[in-house]
Amino acid sequence: MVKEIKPSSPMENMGGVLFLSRRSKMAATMNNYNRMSIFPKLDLMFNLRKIHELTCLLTIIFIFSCHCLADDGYEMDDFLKREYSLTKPYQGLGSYWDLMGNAMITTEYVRLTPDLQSRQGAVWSRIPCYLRDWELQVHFKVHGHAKKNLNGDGMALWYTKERMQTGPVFGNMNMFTGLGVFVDTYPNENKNHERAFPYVSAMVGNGTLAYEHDHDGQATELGGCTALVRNIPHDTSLLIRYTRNRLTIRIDVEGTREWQDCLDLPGVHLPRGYFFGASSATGDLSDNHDLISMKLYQLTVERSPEDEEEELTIPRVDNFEQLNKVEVQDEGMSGFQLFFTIVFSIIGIFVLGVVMVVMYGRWKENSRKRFY
Ligand SMILES: [Ca+2]
Repeated sequence: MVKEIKPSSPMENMGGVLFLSRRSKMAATMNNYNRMSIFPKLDLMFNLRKIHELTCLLTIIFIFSCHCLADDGYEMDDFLKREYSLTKPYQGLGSYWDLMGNAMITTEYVRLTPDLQSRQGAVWSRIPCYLRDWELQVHFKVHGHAKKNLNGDGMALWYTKERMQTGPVFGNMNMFTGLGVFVDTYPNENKNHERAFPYVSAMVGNGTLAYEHDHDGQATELGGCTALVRNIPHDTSLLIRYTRNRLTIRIDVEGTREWQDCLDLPGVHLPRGYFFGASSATGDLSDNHDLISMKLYQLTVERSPEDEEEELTIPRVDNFEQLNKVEVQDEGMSGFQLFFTIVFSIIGIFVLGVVMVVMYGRWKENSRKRFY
């Protein structure tokens, strides 16, 4: 059975008392007004002022009923955007989404790849998203017949400039422009025993930055967490929130119906007008990668003038170099570099030897001439 996770509403956990007390105060004020209206001896001017004030009061009550102020300073409309969402039974999917590769739809899920080798599949939103602040909730299932660490490769969620491309990054192109969130189920980097897989990580690409599949994208990741999502009996979900240039990823993989923090990073700058998508790929190892739903909520955020910035054209992350703990440059010479260094050294020594022999020959000849 599919669990419906409610939109992550920070206001669910806070403000209830404040909200109720405000409402009860307003209700009491309204009662006072009602009691006053019983008295018949009030002149018309007073009544008009009273009606005006009552209208203001009702407006305030209406606003408080619609919006709840969240603890981290933004209001959330809980406003599901249907054109960017993918929900069962996927009727009318063709209006808003395109399938590609081996992806297929049933009434229960969109299967990005089946549990078979060398498959790629994806689903892409057809309409670019111009929302400034949003939250994407993804309900998915990764399962297969293989034993642990003999399965792969995982799936990715996208908010990118490009769409409907194929390539080596979980079925999508490399050098992408925008955000990629990866649910990597296979550890390609054998040297690394620090992290347990499956591993969730995020990357912001600028069109030239490459995701290194053989190293599980560690050199370019913004952060992440272990998420044991595979072959488990309960539901698994992932939340990506982007608001006021802050990227937050939370997961619910333990069946507790509570979001666990995975990544929280300020200074992430993503242009508007990109496309949402999900993709997956299998290689020698495989799994079923099933997307059950993607729900996009618009977030309403209070912005100060400092938050307003010029329209971006290239995605970027503040202090990106400092985020990367993996020193790609310090790996020493590769075999290729070593080979050429030795070859050029030998040629250099040979040329030097020839020059010295020639010079010695001339010197010897000159000194012989001097004797005669
Ligand atoms: Ca991997």
